[in-house]
Amino acid sequence: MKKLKIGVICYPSLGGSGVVATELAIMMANKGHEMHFITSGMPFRFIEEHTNIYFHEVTIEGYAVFKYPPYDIALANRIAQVILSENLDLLHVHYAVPHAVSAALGKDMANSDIGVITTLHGTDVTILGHDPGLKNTVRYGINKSTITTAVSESLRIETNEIIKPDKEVRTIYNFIDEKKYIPVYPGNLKKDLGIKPHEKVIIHISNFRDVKNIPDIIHSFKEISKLVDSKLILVGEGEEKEEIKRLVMESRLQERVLFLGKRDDLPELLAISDLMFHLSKKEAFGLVLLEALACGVPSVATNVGGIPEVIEDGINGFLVPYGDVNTAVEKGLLLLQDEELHATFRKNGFQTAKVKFPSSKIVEQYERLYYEVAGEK
Ligand code: GMT
Repeated sequence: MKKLKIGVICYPSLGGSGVVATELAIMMANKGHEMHFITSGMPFRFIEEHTNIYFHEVTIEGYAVFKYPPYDIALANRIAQVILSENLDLLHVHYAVPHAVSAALGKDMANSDIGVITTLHGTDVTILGHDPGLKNTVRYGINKSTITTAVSESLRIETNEIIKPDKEVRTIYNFIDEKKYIPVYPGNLKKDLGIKPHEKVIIHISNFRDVKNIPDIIHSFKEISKLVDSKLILVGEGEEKEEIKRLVMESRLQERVLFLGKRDDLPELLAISDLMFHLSKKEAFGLVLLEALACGVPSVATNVGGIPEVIEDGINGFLVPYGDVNTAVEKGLLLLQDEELHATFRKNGFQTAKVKFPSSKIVEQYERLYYEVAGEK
């Protein structure tokens, strides 16, 4: 079958959508397809030189008349250029706003009938979809796409309810690189971070947005640390970080809560962790929960969005209602204090990652979609 030339549009910054877009591109490139990133920056640190991966930078001049430089239009312009210069077969855009809209415009500028796949990752629907100023834009982006996918069943259903697009939305789950996310030997990491050998480690990984509800993690940890010798490690950067630091100080937990910033060694950090806490208000999938399962770390997570499709309550983790700190504490203590239960959840977690989210199956689903949209059989 003919190998395809695919334009990829994503946010190249920290976040699960960028990770999924990048991993998918690498796996497609390994299958012989040509992947052309059209973005404002090189996506992620871990794209090494690959003969089938290309990068087309979107640049924009800051003219005095622009209060806000029109990035979305510059992106559309670059998409049009690349469709023509590279003779692309299709576009795969991550996020309806603004990327699907820029893709529709770029396609029009190039006078092309190229197919567009839009993958919804969550916040474009669950947050922007509620904003009257953007709801029509989300719907427009989806309706202009040839095919739209959502990263969980919950997001697919919510998209239909909130956005009411004209077209069907299909679910394709997220996946991870199983070669990277395995139980690894962490060397001296625990000691280097100043954590004593007997201390339990709770981990949270996110981009520190309000939606991640980190204050509830701090409140839960405060109670847990009264009963179990433990440390909380917070991995990531984001707008809420200073606020969280203040809360940690107020709670007199500064000796027990470590802010590690952005890190590349997630498998090692997961290897020293006993439990993940993820108490988001909204979450379309929760890629870090899958990364944790694959590394043998059970989670206490909120029963919202797509999380119950990753974390099975009482099987590979515990689900708690959003805002219910008491239950989060109770379930966290159970997993930290009952070694047998922890071992069972760990084993079940490996199984979930392997059986429900195997990259080979999920990449195949995308590849079939690529051929469908490119009009190849
Ligand atoms: O959660 C974020 O703030 C980042 C955002 C992103 O762009 O990566 O995450 C969304 O996409 C991820 C990959 O599909 C999902 O795992 C996250 O659940 C989703 N975030 C939300 O729905 C809040």
